[in-house]
Amino acid sequence: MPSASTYDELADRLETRSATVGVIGVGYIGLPTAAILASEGYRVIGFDIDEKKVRVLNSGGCYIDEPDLPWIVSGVVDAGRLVGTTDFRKMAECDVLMFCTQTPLKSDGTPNLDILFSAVDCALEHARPGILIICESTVPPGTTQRIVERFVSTGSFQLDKSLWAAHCPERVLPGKVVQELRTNDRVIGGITPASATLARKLYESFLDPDRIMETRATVSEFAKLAENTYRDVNIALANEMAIAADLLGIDITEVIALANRHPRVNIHRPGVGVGGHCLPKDPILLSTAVTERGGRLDLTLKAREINSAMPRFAVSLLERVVGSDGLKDRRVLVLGITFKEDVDDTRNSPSKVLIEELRKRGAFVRAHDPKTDERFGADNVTDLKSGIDWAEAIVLAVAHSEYRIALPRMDLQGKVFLDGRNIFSPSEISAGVYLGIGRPVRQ
Ligand code: SAJ
Repeated sequence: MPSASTYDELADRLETRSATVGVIGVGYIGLPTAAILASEGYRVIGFDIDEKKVRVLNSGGCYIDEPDLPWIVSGVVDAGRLVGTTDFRKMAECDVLMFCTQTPLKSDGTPNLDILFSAVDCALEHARPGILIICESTVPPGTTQRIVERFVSTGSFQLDKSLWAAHCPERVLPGKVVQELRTNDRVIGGITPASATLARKLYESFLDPDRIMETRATVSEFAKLAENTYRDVNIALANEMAIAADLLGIDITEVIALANRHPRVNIHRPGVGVGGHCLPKDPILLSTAVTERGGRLDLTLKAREINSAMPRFAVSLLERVVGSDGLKDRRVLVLGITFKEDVDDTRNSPSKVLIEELRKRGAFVRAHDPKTDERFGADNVTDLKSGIDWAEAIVLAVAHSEYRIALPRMDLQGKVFLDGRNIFSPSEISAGVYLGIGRPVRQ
């Protein structure tokens, strides 16, 4: 067992950046975090079960499409400060273990913490006493405490003597991960005050100390869920307003622009749906935790329902203008497959439902996306112009920069164009029919 000075030694290693940090799960959050910590001088080991990822990482390559990340990764790998491995025995070398694994939903819609807890099981087997564990994954309140109990139940770890633990939720916007990692305020939820103090030392290596807020782990776990639930509910409100504007024959973009000039109003943007690994899932993590305690989050669940119905609403808009035979045998091009603009991530993308609904109605569906090869069952289009020449109707599902630049310059005469993100003013697009989400039809 470590001596009583373990806390001081660990604190010293964190301050002098001589600590070895293990990042478990080198994905969308783990890789940028590992790279930043390595660039700040720590020795970082990235653990993953995916051998291919580890191979690419160790060759200095970057498999995540984020501005600035490739050169940071190649620099720290070249310098020998970041190595990837599938060998979990190396956890014994780590002073800090950070869990950066996904917490998705199961197919029945309930939270799936299996990936996180199998990483915890690996750590239980290989980690040595005298460590700081940090959970960056988004989890139901109480999960970090459960992780700690597992460690303590082995008999080898004692809280505040040979084990410190904190929940420090990641808080970065895909597409701006590197920038936001260094500039966003961060919440550190300590299992004990000493745990929070140790975790702060690690985060202060790349963050201004004033940006770090300390609290208890259950509070930080809830705060993370509240952030994304707020955004999901706000977008649902925007979508509901768009449906209202559609019925009233008013342009929702004008309404929101005017309403948002009020100093305390910030309505988000309506669109063909809400995707990604966070907004469709985090409200469910929160709602499930409440249901388990006999409560119910009506507004949160209703917001999920409204946002999930948006791809079908978009299809109904098309159906309205294509005539009495509906979408059967119509040639529809879907632009954008990823869950949002300028990222390569397709998790929970609304385009999947959109394509399925179009195909159910008998349409011929082709899809284009400069960021991913996924097509969700639609036929692939690699050349934007030839895809547009082929199509009778075009649905802009994702506002990639390429589309923002190219579409206003293209000839869309005689075609139906559905601007699923309301990014263009109707006059910018040469289509025969312009549709938006909650905007009057322009013929
Ligand atoms: N969307 C809209 N309307 C909007 C904004 C977004 O329909 O006004 C759609 C997007 O197209 C996308 C989805 O919502 O399909 C989610 O996009 P997003 O940009 O809102 O969120 P994410 O998932 O990329 O990132 C969020 C962020 N959370 C908040 O801003 C509160 C990010 O800071 C978190 O770190 C991330 O979730 C996470 O990992 O939890």
